[in-house]
Amino acid sequence: MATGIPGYKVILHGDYGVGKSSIFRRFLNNTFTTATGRHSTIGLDHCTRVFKVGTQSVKLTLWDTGGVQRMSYLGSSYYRGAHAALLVYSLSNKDTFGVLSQFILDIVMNAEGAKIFLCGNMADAVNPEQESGQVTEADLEQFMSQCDDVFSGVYQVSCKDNNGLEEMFTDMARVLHRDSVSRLTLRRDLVRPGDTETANSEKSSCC
Ligand SMILES: Nc1nc2c(ncn2[C@@H]2O[C@H](COP(=O)(O)OP(=O)(O)OP(=O)(O)O)[C@@H](O)[C@H]2O)c(=O)[nH]1
Ligand SMILES: [Mg+2]
Repeated sequence: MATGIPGYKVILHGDYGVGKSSIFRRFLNNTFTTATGRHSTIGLDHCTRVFKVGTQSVKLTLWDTGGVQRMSYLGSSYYRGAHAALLVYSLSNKDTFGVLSQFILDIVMNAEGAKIFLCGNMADAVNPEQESGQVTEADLEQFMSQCDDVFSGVYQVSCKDNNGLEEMFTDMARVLHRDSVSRLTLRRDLVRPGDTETANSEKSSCC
């Protein structure tokens, strides 16, 4: 299916229980599983969907696995060939936000060149009355000021309410495709001087 369509591998990353598999299920078949039916992810799963970026079709393949496995024997295979990582934390659990820099380091070390997209999930569970334990706008602002250009996109979603997810996937497809097209154009431009060289060497061999 969909041969010839540019495709990008995106791996889910982030602390346990932040909703990585819930994002995966929204991506796969737009469903949501509540706490009672929830199991920590075991094994690897992936799914491909096609998005429209202007008139161009773009494939995103999303990969999900449980935290324990990701850190142990799966090793580099999960990361191999990843164009991007979707780094997830829970807006209602500050601890999952506090460990983001470890995950960024993990991505940078294992998935070289992968773009990082940041996703705050569980927006529905944030209680504006209560400040402690949740991720505030001030926390985010401070973190972003330290992170500079680390993230290619920053989103807030709710898997439960199905809020912001399709917009996030479409935006990731757009950014990944745009950057890959720019890289191709740059490569083509860089090849041009070589073309002259070829022309010159042809000329010299003929003289
Ligand atoms: N309220 C609320 N709960 C959510 C949301 N997304 C996920 N959950 C719940 O959070 C729990 C953990 O979700 P998972 O998707 O299993 O988390 P995970 O990151 O895949 O967890 P591991 O596989 O253990 O790393 C489940 O009980 C979900 O129902 C959300 O947007 N809002
Ligand atoms: Mg999971």
